[in-house]
Amino acid sequence: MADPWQNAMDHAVAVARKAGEVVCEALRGDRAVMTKSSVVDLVTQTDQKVEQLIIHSVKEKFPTHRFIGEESVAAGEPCVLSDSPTWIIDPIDGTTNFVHAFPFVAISIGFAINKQVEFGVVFSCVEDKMFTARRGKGAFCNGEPLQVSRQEAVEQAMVATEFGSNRDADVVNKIFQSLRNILCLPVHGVRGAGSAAINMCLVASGCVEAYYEIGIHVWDVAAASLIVSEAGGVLMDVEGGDADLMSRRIIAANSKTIAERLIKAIVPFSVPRDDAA
Ligand code: LIP
Repeated sequence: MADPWQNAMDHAVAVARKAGEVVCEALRGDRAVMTKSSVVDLVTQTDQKVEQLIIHSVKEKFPTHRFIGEESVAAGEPCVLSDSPTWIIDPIDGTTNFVHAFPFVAISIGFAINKQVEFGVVFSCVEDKMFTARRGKGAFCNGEPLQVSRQEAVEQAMVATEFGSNRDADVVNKIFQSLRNILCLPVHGVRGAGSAAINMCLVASGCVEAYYEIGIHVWDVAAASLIVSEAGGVLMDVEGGDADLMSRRIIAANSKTIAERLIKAIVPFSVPRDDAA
C-alpha cells in the first residue's frame, strides 16, 4: 500500500533544504540578536523568517494541518500536541551557534499524528547533511542508512550533552554534578554540538553512544527522536521510563544498557512542561 504521508515527507525535505539555503546565506551576513526567556536564550530575524517560510509553504499544501513552531510559541501561540496531523518545527536548532557562526545549525521538522511522530527531517545545513526517518522504514543521512553504535560498555562510550540556557546557580550546579558523575564513570569523552537535533543525529549515526539534556523543547527533539529510534536507538526519560516529548527532558541512546547506566549518574531538576497551561 502506498505511504499516505510520503507526499508530506517529500515536502518537508524540500522545504528544509530551502530553509537551509536561507540560514546559510544569513550566516554570511550580519545577524541581529534578540533575547527571549533569558539574556542567553537568543533569537534572530532569521529564526522568525524561516519558521514563517516553512509554515506558509506547508499550509499551502496541507491547509488543515496544525503547527507547533518554536517562534510561534514564543509569540504566544499555544503549544498543544493533539491527535490531529501536526508539524513540529524548529527553524534553527542551534540559534546560539548561528549567532556565533559556529557551524552546527539545523532545520528540524517533525510530523506527528495521534501524538506519534510519523516522520522526521533534520537538515544540518552547513554540513549539508539531510537526516530523515519514516516510522517503520529506517533512518538515513543523505540517503545512506543509519545505525546506532553497538558499544554497550559505558567506559568506552562518548556522551553528548549541552549546558542549555538556564543560568540559575542551582540548575548549573546540578548540570555540573551530572557531568562530573558521567566523566568519572569514566566515559571516553563528553561532547556537545550546540544543537539537540544534531546531537541526536550523532547518536543515530553511531558517533556518540548517548545524548541527554534537561530543558530542551518538543521542537528541538521531535524529528530527531524518530531518527534515533529508526536507527535502532532508544529514548527514555532522564529518570528512567518512557520519553515524553512534552516533558523537556530526554536521553537518546544506542541501547537501554547505556541509557540506564547514564540515568543513574544524571542529577535531575524540574522544568515546566511544554504543554503546561
Ligand atoms: C537549543 C537546543 C540546545 C539547548 C539550547 C537550545 P534552539 O535549541 O538545541 O540543545 O542546549 O538551550 O534549547 O533554541 O537553538 O532551537
